[in-house]
Amino acid sequence: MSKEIKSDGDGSNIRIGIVVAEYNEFITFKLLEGAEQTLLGNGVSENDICVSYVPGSFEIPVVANKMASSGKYDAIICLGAVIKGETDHYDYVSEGAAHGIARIALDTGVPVMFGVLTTHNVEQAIDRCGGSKGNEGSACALAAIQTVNVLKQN
Ligand code: INI
Repeated sequence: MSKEIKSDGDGSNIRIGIVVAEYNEFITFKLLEGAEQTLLGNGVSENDICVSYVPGSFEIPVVANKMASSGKYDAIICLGAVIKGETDHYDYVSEGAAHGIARIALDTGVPVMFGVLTTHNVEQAIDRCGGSKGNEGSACALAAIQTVNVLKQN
């Protein structure tokens, strides 16, 4: 019979680093709230959560990379909100954040969650930080715990 490794949501003894962008903080701080609530609700201890603030989503990777490389955290959660404007800036910021964040997980072996909303307008972002489409911060928190637990068994 094949061996199965199931992901589970038990957060006890899991250390989490969170990097949150202050840009569009009316959205990102709600993502943070959702992430923290879900971590605590799934057994992560408050003392095992460290939150770092950065100016914008473009700065998330450099800090996430340092946290992931430190050996102090089992997973990192990156939270930001890039909302499309009239120029190409949106594309550069969102691509910089996405590529940077994806690379960190593979380079360090520490799971890094992509909780950076990339939306066409403010409404879409509001829907995803606790509105009609849920809270992406909360989804990332659960995904972080589950991924750590799968890695522990592999
Ligand atoms: N940063 C964001 O997190 N979201 C945005 O929507 C955004 N826009 O639209 O400009 C944004 N810009 C700032 C950027 O992340 C950097 O902080 C800045 O470019 C300095 O490096």
